[in-house]
Amino acid sequence: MTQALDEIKIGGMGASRKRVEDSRFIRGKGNYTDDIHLPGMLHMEILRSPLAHARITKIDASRAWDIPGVHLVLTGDMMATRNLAWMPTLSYDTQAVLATDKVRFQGQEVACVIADDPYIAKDACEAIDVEYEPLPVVVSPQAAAAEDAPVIRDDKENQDGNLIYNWEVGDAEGTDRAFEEADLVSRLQLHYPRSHPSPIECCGSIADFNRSTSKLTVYMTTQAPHIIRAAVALVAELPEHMIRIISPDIGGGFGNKVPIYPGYVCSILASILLERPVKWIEDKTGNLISTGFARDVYLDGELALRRDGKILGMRMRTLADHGAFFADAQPSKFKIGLMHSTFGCYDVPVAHLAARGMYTNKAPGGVAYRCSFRVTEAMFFQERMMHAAANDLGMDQAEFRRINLVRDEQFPHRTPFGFLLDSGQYKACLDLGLKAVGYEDFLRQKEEARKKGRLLGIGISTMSEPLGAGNSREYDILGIKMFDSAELRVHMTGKALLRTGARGQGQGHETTWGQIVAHELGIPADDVTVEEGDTDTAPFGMGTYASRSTPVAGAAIAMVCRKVRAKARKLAAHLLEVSEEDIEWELGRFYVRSAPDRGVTIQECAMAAYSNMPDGLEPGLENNAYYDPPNLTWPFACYIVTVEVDPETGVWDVLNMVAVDDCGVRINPMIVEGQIMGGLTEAYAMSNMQFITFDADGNCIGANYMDYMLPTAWETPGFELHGEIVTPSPHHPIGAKGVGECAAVGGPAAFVNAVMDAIAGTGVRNIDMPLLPDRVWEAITERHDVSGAPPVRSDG
Ligand code: MCN
Ligand code: CUM
Repeated sequence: MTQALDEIKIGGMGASRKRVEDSRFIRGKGNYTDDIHLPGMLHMEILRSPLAHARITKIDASRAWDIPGVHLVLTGDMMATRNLAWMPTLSYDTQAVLATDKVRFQGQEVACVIADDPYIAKDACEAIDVEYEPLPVVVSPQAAAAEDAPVIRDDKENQDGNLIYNWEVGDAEGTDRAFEEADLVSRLQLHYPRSHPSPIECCGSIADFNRSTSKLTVYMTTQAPHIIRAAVALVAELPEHMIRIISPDIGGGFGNKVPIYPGYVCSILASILLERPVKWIEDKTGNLISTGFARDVYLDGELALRRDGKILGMRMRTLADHGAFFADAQPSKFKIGLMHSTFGCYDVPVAHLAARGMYTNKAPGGVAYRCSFRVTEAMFFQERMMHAAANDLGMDQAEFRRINLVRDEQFPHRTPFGFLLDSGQYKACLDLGLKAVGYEDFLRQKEEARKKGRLLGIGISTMSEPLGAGNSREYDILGIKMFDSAELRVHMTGKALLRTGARGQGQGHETTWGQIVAHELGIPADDVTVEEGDTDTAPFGMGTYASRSTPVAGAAIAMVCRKVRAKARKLAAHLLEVSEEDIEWELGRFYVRSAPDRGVTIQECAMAAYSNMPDGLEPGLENNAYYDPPNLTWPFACYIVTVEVDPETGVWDVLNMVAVDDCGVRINPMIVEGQIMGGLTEAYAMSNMQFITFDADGNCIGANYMDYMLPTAWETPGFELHGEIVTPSPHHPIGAKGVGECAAVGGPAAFVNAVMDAIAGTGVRNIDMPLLPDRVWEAITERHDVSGAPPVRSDG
């Protein structure tokens, strides 16, 4: 007789299983793009524009061609002969691969050199003579909207200004009525600054075109290999089955590795022309100056309030700076991503959002950096607005939220913008957070400290985030529907191979996906190999971003396991010589209902699938599943921070931070906590120290790790995490909700609100992030709001 298995012991759901991938990562045995060396491989470097806006009058590459070891110099004109000077973006725009007519941002790709080694290639880049005729530069969307602003995208027909879109959603008239009925209107304006995901590993690719087989293999740092394969097939007009995209280990993505970059395209063309492998590895400055900028949006909104604290309506306007090319990935239908998920967790009867997007002379921006398509900006504004509104009402911060949070019995709750929030225990999370931080006690301490001239403050941020795009009715990228997939092969001895269409970049998929298999089939997680990222082997999927892997690919894994279990049941019936209807399942084992002692393990069924199958049953034990989720998942989080601000210097220290995350059922609690700590660290960095901006000439200021600080364990405060509250997703097969981005999304407002609370009484409504000491000091001493909007003051 076999025993029922202990799920935790086999590494199933809820086990804090150690990350299996770390065994190679911490030994330096990872296999990143730059670790790959192919025979005969050449190296590519990119020449970038020093100017933000200029006409190119001449490019002379003859000196570069003459350097020994140089194999190819690519310029925009050469790309144009192959129709590759421009490429489509993931937002239905076009982007220059190599500039032909103009450069439109500092750091734009102008030419590439392919040489025997990267040093020769770099030297040869410097030997290319480019003549520029400078043009007026635009570094803010307000300036871009001015009547006399230079037209940045004069390459586009019918583009007579710099407007990209003018989009609105919600009920404008109903919202106007709500404001007429309000006792009080609270207003806030702020800028969510440009930020950069800056993963430790920069972007890169190795293209390997083999003329004899006509096969193009590209190793590259992409979070979405199948989308890249589709794009290469459509743009380069190569047959899809002759393209193989491999995402090897990725050293952090954070959204930086979703878009398609010119470097990828140039390495591919170079390999086709030279018939040799061509490697491009971006340097840190190149990464920080030209790829994957996020945010950079001006947010302006109002809340219509009743005297007792009830929100009657919400109005919001956004003005986004997308840089020179509208290149971020987002669902086709929504021009500013899921910005309209703002205020979702509050019971707001009516709302309206108007969004405008502009071209400027900056690198393409607006990618989702650890944020499900602009949700970070949405939730930041929401929680900063909530903070300001509670103060305007003279109400307690926690009480104001408690009055307005969606109540448990209101689920499913439809927001005024049409999202369906399906589950949650918002108040319970808030109350747990308040208890953990010692709310009442801290308020008393704060008053005491005030009397002695010390500035203590507390900041709350509560939010529910839409994670897991999509459902295919509403979510697609360039028309490709946002579902995902899994394929499971159980070998003869009961070991298994699992592949998905996701592509992790450090999130621990190799660990957690095995846990889902253990949960569904009773095959120990250690017996499951997980593979992602190779389009020749993985089933088609949309990749990993928007914390969609658990909600979508994770669901597909559960579903494929259930298909495999259904077949195993037939094998069990055959082995036990009973009919299928008489069979019961418990973790890892089928048994006869009337005689529970008679059973067979999943491993015995696997053996039978190859050695003893019944007549008429196909051999083998494998299957696949494509999963199209009925809805997004809606995790909830409550973050509370306490700080002390030094009034003499503006320096602020975190005293305590409490995080309550309800992400549904946790597959691996330790990995979930790691995700939350990482997100809170990024939130702290964005709010406290990370500064990357532009001067009036469009020079990128701060594209280095002195100005754009990455906090280490030394700078990062401690966090107290709570995962006691679990509201399973009602539609996800294992009840899990996404979590990978929550803390980076909800965290920043908690820090800023805490500092604003500490300086309450100065009349200051807002200081833009990052809350650098000089900004906080200026707010305290000058008693006015401090904007961080570019261009930065050029006083030196
Ligand atoms: N998980 C779990 N239980 C849940 C939810 C998630 O155990 N209820 C686990 C998952 O199995 C997975 C991890 O937590 O191992 C994150 O899962 P999920 O929320 O599904 O997010 P994704 O796997 O889709 O990861 C994407 C998300 C995004 S969009 C960014 S940006 C980000 C983030 O993950 N980039 C990261 N976290 C990152 N962490 C690392 N180390 N590196 C990055 O680049
Ligand atoms: Cu939203 S950054 Mo992540 O989606 O790769």
